Amino acid sequence: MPLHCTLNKEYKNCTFLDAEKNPSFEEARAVFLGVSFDATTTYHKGADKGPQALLEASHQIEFEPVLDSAALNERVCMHNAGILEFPSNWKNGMLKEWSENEVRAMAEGMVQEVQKACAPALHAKKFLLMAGGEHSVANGIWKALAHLYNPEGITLLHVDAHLDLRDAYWNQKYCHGSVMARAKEMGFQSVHTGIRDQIGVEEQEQVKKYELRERIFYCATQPKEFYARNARALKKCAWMKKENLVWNGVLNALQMKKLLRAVATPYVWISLDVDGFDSSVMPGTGTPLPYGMSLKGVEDLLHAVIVHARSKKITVLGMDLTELAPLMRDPEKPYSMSNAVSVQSEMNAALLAHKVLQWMFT
Ligand SMILES: [Mn+2]
Repeated sequence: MPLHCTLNKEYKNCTFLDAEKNPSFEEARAVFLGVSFDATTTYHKGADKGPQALLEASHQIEFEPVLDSAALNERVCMHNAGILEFPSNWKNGMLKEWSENEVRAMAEGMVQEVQKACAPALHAKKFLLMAGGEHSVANGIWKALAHLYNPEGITLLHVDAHLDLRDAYWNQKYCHGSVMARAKEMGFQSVHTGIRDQIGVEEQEQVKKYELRERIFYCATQPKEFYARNARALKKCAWMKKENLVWNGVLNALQMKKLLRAVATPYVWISLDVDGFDSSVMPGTGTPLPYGMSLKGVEDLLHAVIVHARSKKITVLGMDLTELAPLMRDPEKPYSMSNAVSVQSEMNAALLAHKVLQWMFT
């Protein structure tokens, strides 16, 4: 199956912040790139519709106390590089069965294309906002970053329900469940929060190998009393540290301090799999799970990291926002519950990206 990928530069003629015109790459301080790719996700499909949904939702955001959207637009001057479109194994509500080899070829080709597409922005040191697509699209960023910098000088701020440290998932190396394994073997530094889904034996070994226990801020999924009763077992736990348990989706002051101390490289990249959020704020994703980060919790964290970076002369290179999978809307029933639920996910994701740009450029 040949990889057929196109760069759609005129998706509804729109820009992320609904600027009247798309500024040229040269004059821009930031770049938007969408990657419409969903081939290896295993549960709720639709991550290939993420970039479009994010662009459209971003036009509805107006409230801001410091800068309105028009003023922010002028300040950020964001070039829309377009949306890389790949064939999806999900069409018209039906899953097309692809063979293992077909998925592999598709994913490998995608990684190369993403690397090529994001290289100019990274090379020109423009803030890159990349909208996925499934989380595996970040593999293209890792490659582009490693081409320009020493990965050991870059900390990945990873927000996700899953550690994504399995060497392969369903025999696929470039897969949404293995994206951090690829990053770690390339030498990137990392901190992780939002994590709460099962961490199997293989991932526990990886946590030990890369000495990540202090760098994982695991979301509590049990009552406090439960953790107290099982304190002895927790002490031996390979990945969970009692002091690092995140309650109610917000890091406490000590945890925030600890996380910021761990961000000590010249560069930072934010990798945000939206299933890191609690499913009540982000139902439109491949594997929505409860007990996750609150919108406020992630906002506080990203704001703190951006401010910390500025004070320490650390460069925040960009952010990937992946696994946004808008729920299928029914155009026949515009006021249905499912339409309302879906829109909430896109709005929250767009709002967060909007705020990150604001903090980066004001
Ligand atoms: Mn992920």
